[in-house]
Amino acid sequence: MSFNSFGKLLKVTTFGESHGPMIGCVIDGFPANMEINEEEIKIELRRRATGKSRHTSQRKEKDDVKIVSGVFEGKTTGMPIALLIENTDARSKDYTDIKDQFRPGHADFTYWHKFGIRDYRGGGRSSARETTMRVAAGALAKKWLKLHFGIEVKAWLAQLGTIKTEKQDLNETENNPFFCPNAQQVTELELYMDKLRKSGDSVGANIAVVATNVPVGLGEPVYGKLDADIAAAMMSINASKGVEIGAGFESVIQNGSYHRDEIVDGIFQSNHAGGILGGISTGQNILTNVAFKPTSSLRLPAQSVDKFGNNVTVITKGRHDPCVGIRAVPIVESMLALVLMDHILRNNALCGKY
Ligand code: EPS
Repeated sequence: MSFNSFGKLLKVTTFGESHGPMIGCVIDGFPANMEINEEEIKIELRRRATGKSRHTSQRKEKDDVKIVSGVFEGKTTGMPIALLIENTDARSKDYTDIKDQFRPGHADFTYWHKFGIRDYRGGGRSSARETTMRVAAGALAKKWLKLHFGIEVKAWLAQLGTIKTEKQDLNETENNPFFCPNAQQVTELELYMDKLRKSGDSVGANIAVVATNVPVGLGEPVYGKLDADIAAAMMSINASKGVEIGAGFESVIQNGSYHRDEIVDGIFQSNHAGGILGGISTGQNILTNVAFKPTSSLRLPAQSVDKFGNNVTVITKGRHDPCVGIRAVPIVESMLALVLMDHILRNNALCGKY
């Protein structure tokens, strides 16, 4: 009942709080005999890490992941893979003043009302710190997808606040702190973020992701649709507020004669469906966008209540991301990779196709 796991045949369970001693995950159902080492996982973790630039949280976590189960002589064994990361730079005193208060726009309110207890230090379990383990698990899924199917999953910053980025070169995303696919727009993003940070405010972002070389046939009608599982996975990421598959909400203004992806000589002429029809992959690229809300932890004073029902003015200290969507890029990739791998294993179970 506690829902800290996701996936059916590839099941990932995460645990740990932002300011607890450590965070971790268990990946169950991962096939045997894939080579993997801690350094490969760390490469992905570094992409998501805090403290890499002035545009993200300045908390400096080592993210020194340890594989403690399920890997023997450098290969997965088919047993549960357990990964652990110590928290090394939590600064819990930042939260003392607001331990009884609810930050507007934050899970503080709902956690307290649901459970009657909450780890207020850094948001506890509701912290984006939890997403570290999704990226760790995603590193294994990405490698497996690439090895067995040549599937690659790549995300980028499609929009930050009012700035839309142009998808010029997806390799460029690793060369700047925003995962921006266009080198020409980086200065504009820097100026925008510097101004925003100084003002003490935050902003949202739209993260796009594509999976290439996806085989036809992933996804089960009618309650196991691939797009439904992708949407659920993306909506489980902290601060996500919307998911689009393919044309998404643009579909509202499109005519059917345009939206339908015609097929000529076995080749789709467009991809408004985002690579999924009837909840099943078409073999085209899977295209998804995820909207992230602006970070709710701000040093700007805001009106709220405390757990005793008193009106309070909340001021949040700490080292927060002015745009939490930026670091969501590797998280979105990981969630898509984990869903695709789960669905490949499910397709094998249902149709004997691997
Ligand atoms: C977070 C607040 C900040 C971020 C943290 C997510 O933590 P703190 O207030 O404890 O300094 O640094 O992100 C991470 C530690 C991470 O690894 O992503 C929040 O409120 O969600």
